[in-house]
Formats: sequence, C-alpha cells, structure tokens
Amino acid sequence: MEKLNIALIGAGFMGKAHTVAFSNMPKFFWPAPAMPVFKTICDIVPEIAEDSKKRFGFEKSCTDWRNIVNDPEIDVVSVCTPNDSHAEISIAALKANKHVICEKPIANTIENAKAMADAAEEVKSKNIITMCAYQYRRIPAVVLAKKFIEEGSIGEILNVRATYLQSWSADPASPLSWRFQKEIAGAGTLGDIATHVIDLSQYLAGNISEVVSNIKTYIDERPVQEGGVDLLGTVKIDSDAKKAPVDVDDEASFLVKFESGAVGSIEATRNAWGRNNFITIEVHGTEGSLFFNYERLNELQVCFAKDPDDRRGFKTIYTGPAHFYGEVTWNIPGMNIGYGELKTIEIYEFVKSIIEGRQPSTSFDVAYQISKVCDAVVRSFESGRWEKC
Ligand code: SOE
Repeated sequence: MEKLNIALIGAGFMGKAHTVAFSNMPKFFWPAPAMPVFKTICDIVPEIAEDSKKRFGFEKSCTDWRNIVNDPEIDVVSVCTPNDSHAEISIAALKANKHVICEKPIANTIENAKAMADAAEEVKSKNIITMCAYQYRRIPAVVLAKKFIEEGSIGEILNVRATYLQSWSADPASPLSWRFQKEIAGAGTLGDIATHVIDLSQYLAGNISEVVSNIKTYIDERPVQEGGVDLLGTVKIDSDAKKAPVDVDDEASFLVKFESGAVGSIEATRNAWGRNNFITIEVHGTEGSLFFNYERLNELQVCFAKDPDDRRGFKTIYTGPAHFYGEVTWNIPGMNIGYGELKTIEIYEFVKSIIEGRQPSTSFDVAYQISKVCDAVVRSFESGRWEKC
C-alpha cells in the first residue's frame, strides 16, 4: 500500500481535526487508498509545536512552515492556520508539488483566493490535488438530499433557504481572537460560517449568480486575549480587561439568485443564543421539499407533493449503512456519526483523489467560486443593490 508523508501547519482546533481524520481514515476505510505517515507538525508557538508532536504522533515539529514546503520528503500539506496565511503557504506548497488541503475560507481576500485557484490550475496537469475543507457537503444526509434532487424526486428547485447560526461570540466577554480582525480573517461571520452554507446551497442547487445583502456588527469592541490561540468563546475575559475594536461582521444575511433561476436566502451569525452549530438548509421544489439541520445531522426530512392530502408531511430518514459511506462507519442507523467521522470522510476523499489523480469536489476553484459570492455580498452591502458574483 502506498504511503503519504503528511505535514500539518497550525496545531489548533483544525490541526486536531485534521490529525484525528488522517489517523482514523484507515480505521474506517480499509483497505485505505494510502497510509498516512505523520511526518512534521508546525506551529509558530514552539511549546505548542513540540507538545502537538507528542500528542498527535508526528515524527518532527517545527515553527517555520517553510521547513515543510522545502522538505522533499513531504507529500501532503494540511493548512490549518488563520486565513491570512492560507495563500502564501498553499501557493508555496503547490509550487513545491505538494498536495494541499486548506481550511476554509480559502483566503482572507478575493485576490488571494484567485491566486490560490490559479496556482492550483498551474499544477493540475501534474496531478497535484487541492481541497478546501468544506466538509458539510459530505454529510450523508446532505448527500442523500442531493440524490433526491438529481433523481427529480422534488421536481424543479424553486427556493433554497439556508442558515448557519452559532452562539459562541454572542457574549461581549468572548475575546478578540483573530476571527474578529479583518486583516487576518478577511471577514467575520461571512467568511467563517456563511461560506459553509453558500457551499451547501451551491452543491444542492448550482451556482449563485447574484446577491443583495445586509451586514451588521453587533459588538464593536472585545477584550484582548493574551497569545494568539483561538478560544472560540470558551473562555471569557473580565470586563475591566483592555479592549480593542472589532472590524468584521457579526451577521451577514442575503437574498440569492441561482444560475438555474431558483431563488433563496442565506443568513449567518455567531451571535444567536441557543444555536450551536445550527446549519439548516431547506429546499423547496415543484414536487416536494427537503430539510436538513446539522444539530440532527444523521437525519434528513423529506416531503413529497404526490403523497395524498391526508398523509402529506415531512418524514424523517435516519442515515446509516444504506447511505453515503454508511457501510464503513457504524452498522445500525441511529448509531450516528459526528464531526470526527465527517472530517474522516473528507480526508478519505482527499487521499483517494490523490491516489486516483483527479480533483475532489471541493478543489480550490470551487472554493474560489464561494469567495466570489462573499465578495458580491460585501459589494452589495456597499452599493445597496443586487450584485453579480
Ligand atoms: C467557528 O465559527 C467554527 O469553528 C468555524 O470556523 C468552522 O468552519 C465551523 O465548521 C465550526 O465553527
């Protein structure tokens, strides 16, 4: 079995998610397309780099990502750093003929997103694979929704309503991590989570062509945290701490038009008390409707117009062995998968793409298209008009 030497840059929350996924991949998917070898982990904080080496089982650690890009032994680079370094690292890695999986959003600016898509295009002919980590489209229930749509079970799509609501930044005492700084993150909620539901909407209904938007910042300054570690609201900082301005959005809502003629809406905020990872998508077609909610991620609700008037309504399908990769996760519907299995499915698809020499469905060009929608959302907020993507 082929081996792939893995290097991971950025040992925080996403570094942990990628490592768990690489390590679980052959446990679920056997025979694996290739065996990951945990070569090098990089973090700019020396103690975190060294600690993660031991914790995650890497052979080496470093604090400068260039060591990884310049290492001829490395086949695959996982980019799990804050958004402002995605472009520089990914482009350098691609130029060094490494396969790259990069966390979302692909970049902090539309220019960087384009540069990354261009760099990926340049090495495509050498079978160098890129993936941006839009994992939610790989949830079995979402894949089932796509199957219903493709089979024509809900007819022609009329409307897509999508939301991504979280609460971790609703508390003004949640610290000012990089996610609230435009220079690093590029955008707030729009880049961080609206991008996921843009991806889901486009996966199910095709590309979005135009948007009209509203953007809002609710909490315009936050307490400064020591160190660069992203605490995602899990730690609160007391009210007399030094504060600094927030220059990104807390909420982004927009109406969308799809190339197909369908319409819809997308809303995202990280300031919705009671909503945790509330990704919902409801698709209405001429012959029926579909509804998915990540907080019940092993379920898809479907309603068919053809059912008799006295029986029509949403029914719930529990995903399991009969569904996408269900045969390799757990054996009984209702045993359920979670975030860890989902990231594992994503890494499996990435590694399989490398071995088969074909781009996965969330390659850098697809991620760039999502950034174009975000760019149009910002332009529309400034112009007050519909803007093309
Ligand atoms: C924080 O909002 C976050 O970690 C996002 O950055 C992820 O993309 C999302 O999947 C979970 O929430």
